[in-house]
Amino acid sequence: MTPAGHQRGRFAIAAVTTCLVVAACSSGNGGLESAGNTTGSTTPPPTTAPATTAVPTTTIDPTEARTIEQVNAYVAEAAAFDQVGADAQFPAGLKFSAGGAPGYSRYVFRENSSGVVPTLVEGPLTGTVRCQDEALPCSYLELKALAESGAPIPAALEMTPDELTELVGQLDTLSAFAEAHRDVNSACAEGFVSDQIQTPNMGSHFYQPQWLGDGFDPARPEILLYARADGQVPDGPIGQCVDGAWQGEPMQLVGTSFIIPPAVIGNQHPETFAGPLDNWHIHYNLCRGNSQGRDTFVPRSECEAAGGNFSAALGWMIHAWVDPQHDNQLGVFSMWNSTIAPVSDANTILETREVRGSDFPAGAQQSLISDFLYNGKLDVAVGQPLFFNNVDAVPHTVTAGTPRDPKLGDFDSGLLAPGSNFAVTFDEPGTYSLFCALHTDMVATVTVTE
Ligand SMILES: [Cu+2]
Repeated sequence: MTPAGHQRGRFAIAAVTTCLVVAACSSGNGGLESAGNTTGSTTPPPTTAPATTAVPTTTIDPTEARTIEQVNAYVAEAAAFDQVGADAQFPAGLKFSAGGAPGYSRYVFRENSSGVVPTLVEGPLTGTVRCQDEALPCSYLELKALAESGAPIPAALEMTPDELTELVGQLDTLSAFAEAHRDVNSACAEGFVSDQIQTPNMGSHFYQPQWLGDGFDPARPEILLYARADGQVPDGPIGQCVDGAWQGEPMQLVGTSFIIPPAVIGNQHPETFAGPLDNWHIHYNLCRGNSQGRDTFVPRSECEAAGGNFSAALGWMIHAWVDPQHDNQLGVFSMWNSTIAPVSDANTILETREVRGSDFPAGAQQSLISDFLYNGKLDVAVGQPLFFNNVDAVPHTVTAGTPRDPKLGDFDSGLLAPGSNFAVTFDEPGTYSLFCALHTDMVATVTVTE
């Protein structure tokens, strides 16, 4: 890194802290005051989770749940966090701006008509090994080949040989289950219920209602994933199981998922698959099954008015891509699978998944601060805002200069709490160094062109 090598003349930087979402304004100047002085904060953590108690309070018998309405209602009841559980997923006193990327950042906050709400939390507070690098052996078949070869495990996977062996055994068990259900009719015959929604790069979830709430077993995933066999992404409901047989367009198996209510597995990140790669997630403020057959993130009243099923908090969930015909280069536990329609290059999915708020000016560039990295392209034009979203579980800063040569007078976000944004605009071309004052191995260089 050559921080000063290409700088032209003296700095001329306009630093702008942004905080334009009224309900979620995180800081007027220099970051989140409460992050440095949490005792001063009285803001409750953000959640709209209802006060439910535990799975047994459900009013729906899973053995009788045969329609998607029944299954959705049961899943929502069974998986809704109680207030304490929901709060545990967010740092105290959190105020946030829209931002994040599902599948790539710990937090995702979205803007709807009620303001900015949390919609996704992924992975443990301590960070996760996402293994979404095509150059690493992150897919099911690659992990299996690695285990069988006995070759050294790349350090980035942070796994011992024993963990890898155990994980591959679990995935083999799961893959055998998937193989036995390649025909969608076999899933229908065994009582799986289609949610009738096909999510791009993911597929449609078919739930086994009788297995909801019985704990983790790689031989019994609660969810099978199918997608249209013709490769189309349907715009609307896809069909359903009727009397144990599929009625709809031909479907192909694409993967498996798990959903385990916190009442069964606890509010903390589940310890289930061996090793650190399993990145479980929780949905918040999710509206499923509306008349358009799409997931949306509208408030409960709007969701129910549109005929959808609203979940205040829905988790824990994880995908496991164990179908060899859809081996996932983004990783066996990734949110997305680029081999499922619309088929794309694995590395382009992130760009389509980034969440931006109304406070993002047209043409603004976004960098997600995730897993202790400044991610994304840090290339902007003169005058083009560069937004930093902190979607990690801990505060960071965006500070000009380097740890050895800080230039706080040029720009400094101050403490940037999880969910907060910071924007900077550069007035002159050149390369500009920045770093995190809290984690001095976090450094990056912004390239500014005319
Ligand atoms: Cu940091």
